[in-house]
Amino acid sequence: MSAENHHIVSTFNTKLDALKVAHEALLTRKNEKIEQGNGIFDRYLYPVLTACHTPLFWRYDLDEHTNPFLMERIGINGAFNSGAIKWNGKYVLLVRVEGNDRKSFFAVAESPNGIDNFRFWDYPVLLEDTDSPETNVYDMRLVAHQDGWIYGLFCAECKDPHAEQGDLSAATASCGIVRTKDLQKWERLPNLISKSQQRNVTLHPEFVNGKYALYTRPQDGFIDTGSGGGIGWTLVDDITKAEVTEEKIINFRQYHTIKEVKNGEGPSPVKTPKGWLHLAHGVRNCAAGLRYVLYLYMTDLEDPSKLIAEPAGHFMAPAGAERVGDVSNVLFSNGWIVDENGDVFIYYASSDTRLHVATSTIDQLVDYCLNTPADGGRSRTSVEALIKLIDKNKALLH
Ligand code: M1P
Repeated sequence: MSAENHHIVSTFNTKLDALKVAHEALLTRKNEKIEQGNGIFDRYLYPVLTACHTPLFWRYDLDEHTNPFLMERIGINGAFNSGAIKWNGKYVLLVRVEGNDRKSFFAVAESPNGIDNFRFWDYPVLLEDTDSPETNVYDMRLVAHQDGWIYGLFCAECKDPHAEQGDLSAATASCGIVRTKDLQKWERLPNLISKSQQRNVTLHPEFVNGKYALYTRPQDGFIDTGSGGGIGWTLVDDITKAEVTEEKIINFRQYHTIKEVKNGEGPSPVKTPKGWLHLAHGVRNCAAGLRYVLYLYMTDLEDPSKLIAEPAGHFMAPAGAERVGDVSNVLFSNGWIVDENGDVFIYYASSDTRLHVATSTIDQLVDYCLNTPADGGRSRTSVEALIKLIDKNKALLH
């Protein structure tokens, strides 16, 4: 080996060793609860997953002969909006990973405790194609259904064939469906047939009147809600030929609220003794652009399409460093895990860039839903709710 080649190889090995040490330190970093929460949930100091958590062997060609400069060959741009499930005692996330090429794909990461030490499995998920292959896939909701399968419902997006010439942004969005028994082999089912665009679709975990029940989000386009009034509900006989025939709105968009422009169901709802607990996102527009926040609502145990409680405003909004990223001012969640003791792990992404965890309990979240004043629709009704609380507290203080 020439002196020059020897220098390159030793530099390569030194750089690679440093990369490995830094990567392992990131993956094994202990997460810390941020104290002084609001009594509803707790945030954590570090994101649970970022682009830098993806394996080095996804990003680098580790052969010094073909990659003497140890360059990243395939850049990863973000790791965010993830489905979630407790699986074989592990906290398992089905993560939306986005490459520098702006294509999203799915990859599994798991942790022993749900708050740190997440590690990606070696290979990302290679989805089967349908008859009309999509360009991009994202935001999979994972749900263990009563029928014994684990379903994954995600957004499958294509260039809009009816877009005006020169418009290279308009897309059509459908709900893709896969199912698995082991999170390794994924059976692709036909996409949900629907007259409108569908993002943010998820499956109710139980049969309703012997049918599969889907939470939908009918819209005409990404911004153009058209006839779509909010989060929809539809019943389907056969999930292998799913079609939206009748759809009703169960959670409406509303003027001058956090969900004025659009909203969407997050993960599938959780059954509690007092009703189904739902996590959703709401979007409003302002001078700074679209602002995405998370909110909670509850529906009836017997009829999951019937709203029984909805606290006013957001449950979580972008805070601090969460406010900045690829698509700033966004919190989004499509995954949560409930432990047998009632502990809840909410996996939420900030600004379409990284993934965080917040923890709470079923008791806290149900209390929040049932005892927080609802939105009265006007400044005056908000002040009335405030005065009611002040009066109550003043009586206690004197
Ligand atoms: O960029 C913010 C979010 O935008 C979309 O959500 P919605 O369809 O409700 O507007 C999704 O593409 C989501 O992935 C993204 O986080």
